[in-house]
Amino acid sequence: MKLHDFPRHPLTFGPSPVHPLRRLSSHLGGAQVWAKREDVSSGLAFGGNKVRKLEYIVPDVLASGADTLVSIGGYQSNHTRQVAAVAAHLGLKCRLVQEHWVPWDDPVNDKVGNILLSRILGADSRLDPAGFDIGIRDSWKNALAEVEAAGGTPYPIPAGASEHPLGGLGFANWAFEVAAQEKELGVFFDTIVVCTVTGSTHAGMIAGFAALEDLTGVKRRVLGIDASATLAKTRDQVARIARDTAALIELGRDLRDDEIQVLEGWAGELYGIPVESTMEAIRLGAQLEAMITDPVYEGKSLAGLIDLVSTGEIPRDATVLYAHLGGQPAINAYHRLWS
Ligand code: 1AC
Repeated sequence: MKLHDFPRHPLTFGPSPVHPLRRLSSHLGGAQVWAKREDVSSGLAFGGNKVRKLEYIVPDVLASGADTLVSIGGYQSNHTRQVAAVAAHLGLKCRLVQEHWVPWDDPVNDKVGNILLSRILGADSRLDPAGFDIGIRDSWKNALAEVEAAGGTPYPIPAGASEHPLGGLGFANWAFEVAAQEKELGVFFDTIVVCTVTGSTHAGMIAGFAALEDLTGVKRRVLGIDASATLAKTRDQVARIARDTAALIELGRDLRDDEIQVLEGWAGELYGIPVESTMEAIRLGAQLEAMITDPVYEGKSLAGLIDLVSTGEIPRDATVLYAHLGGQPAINAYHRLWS
């Protein structure tokens, strides 16, 4: 099936907004930097990038007859909060496994931000002591079995919706949305910068931009900034999901190595723990653009963008689109960084 033939259940307001970051661009003295804002793309519990992925998964949920969405993430998972929001929106139940992915000992880490929102949304959100891993987890399989044993009909959504067979479609379509917005705005983004951890946001973009390139003959760079700090796993997962998504939308060719770029250097030692460059990027985003980014995802990808422009790796004449994936609700759990 071609991308536009896949059923899509609307959960967003429409195309996410695109706007120039003029003060940040002039501060960097190099490329023209714009942002595309998944953080304000939906009215569902502060939105974020997973809502767009779930648009392609919900038709399968509804067809399956499931009554409970079952998903997994860290205590401060944006993904699980968005699954909880979509469950509430559809009138379904939601069971969430919240693993101890980040050794961040703030006493409210398991109480505020994303996890608080999930609980307000009515999800059955339970803590699990397991640490960070982007793979398929026993805790999640157990939650699925528990829902079934209690007489429910679970629908499995893995971490970040990344390992879901349809998980890459939302961001494959993002590429076509960008192309339409470029026409309207009279601009061309030769470089895309996106945070990558579980992989399907970045992988979907890779597949989508490859399809666009084959239609238009125009190349661009899609740069994933690793925030997992488990680089090899994220690289493998991005490449695999990008290839699976490309096959699903009938790209008709293998992806080239230059189309799959996961860059390291801004994740620090551990997923979820900010480093100096993260904090400086958060400061610049906030104080130059009033654009709030977080210590787990967007602060790290913005740090990557800033360095790549500053060092000339992204050339001065480039026009860059920074994918803001949402994730700000987690900042509540990191309050002491600014106290
Ligand atoms: C890791 C998937 C991820 C989240 O929010 O839980 N981005």
